[in-house]
Amino acid sequence: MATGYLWHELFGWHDTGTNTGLFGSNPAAGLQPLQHFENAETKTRMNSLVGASGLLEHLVPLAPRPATDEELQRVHRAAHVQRIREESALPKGGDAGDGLSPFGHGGFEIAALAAGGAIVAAEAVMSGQVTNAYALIRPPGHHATPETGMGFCIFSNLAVAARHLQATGQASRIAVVDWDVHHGNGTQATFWEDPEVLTISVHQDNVFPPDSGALDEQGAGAAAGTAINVPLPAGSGVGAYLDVFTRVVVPALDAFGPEIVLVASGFDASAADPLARQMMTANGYRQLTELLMDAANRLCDGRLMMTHEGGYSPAYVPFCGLAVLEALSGHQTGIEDPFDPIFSGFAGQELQPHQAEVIDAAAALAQQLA
Ligand code: 6DK
Ligand code: ZN
Repeated sequence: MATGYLWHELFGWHDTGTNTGLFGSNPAAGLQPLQHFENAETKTRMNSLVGASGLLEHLVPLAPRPATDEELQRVHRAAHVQRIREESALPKGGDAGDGLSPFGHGGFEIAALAAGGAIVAAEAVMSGQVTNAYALIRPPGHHATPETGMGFCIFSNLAVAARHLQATGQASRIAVVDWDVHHGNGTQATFWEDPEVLTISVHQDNVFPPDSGALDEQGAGAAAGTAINVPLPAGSGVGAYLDVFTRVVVPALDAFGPEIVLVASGFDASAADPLARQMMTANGYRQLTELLMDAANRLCDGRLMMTHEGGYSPAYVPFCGLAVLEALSGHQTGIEDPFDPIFSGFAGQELQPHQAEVIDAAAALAQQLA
């Protein structure tokens, strides 16, 4: 039993800019500029904590390689890949597609390295080199659709890895669990008509993309029922998340029977996040990881691979990531979450009736898979 860990310095160099006019940076109005929310710091600090904690010595280092055009185009239109390549060659770079998602000169190479990192981590799990793996990659991927980037995402990293496993005969039945606080619309769109890929997104109701990720989005054609959405109300805490994983995610995985579980791991449902209003804690993410590991052990020899997505608190993301990596590797560092006494004590961490109503409806969808 070994855990793979993938990071590359270039992921810290993906440049989302300052003075972008986004998210309250408005120099024209005389406001002090801010970094874009999706800046390197949350991820570089998580990587630093993994090193400083000593956990790195208990992980198997994996090195990314760039995804090829052929690999990217298993998910994305050639025109999207080509546009990113061309804008990336410009002195000031470009935007992934929605004006919220700038990238700097050379951004194509970093985005291709992130998608290739997801491929490398997935292959390490399928080959048995490691039991599970965490790809700390950047830019994120789960909003990128076949046609375009959006929501800070350029290429759909996890989807590219899933398609790669299918195309190379390494796996055919794949389950995706997305716990980023935003809807995993890009992953869902990629597999909308593929009955071999189950996508489950647990997100805060109607945050981003706008009007996306409702309960009634369930997949089409032969894949009807293989997309599950759990749009939790704002204010949901650890109790709601544990209930979702116990009553929706794990039963759906059991019914579907995947050969590998892929997780889109954003830490923006944490109590410290500036872009959403949920109350997850590092220990909460640890428990979700343990539930997924139990299911993966039962269903597919423990095969589990996580790609990093969002999470915008540089203070807290590292502790959430460390807790997940401790669970994946079975090795405890003894480093305590300094925020746990505050966040765990918030009233409303327990499951609330209005949250249970949404989870009941999603649990009924998971039942229909069986
Ligand atoms: N909302 C992500 O964390 C990215 O999922 C989240 C992107 C949030 C953007 C917030 C925002 C708008 C904008 C315009 C109109 C309505 C709402 F992909 C990840 F990084 F993982 O600007
Ligand atoms: Zn997010």
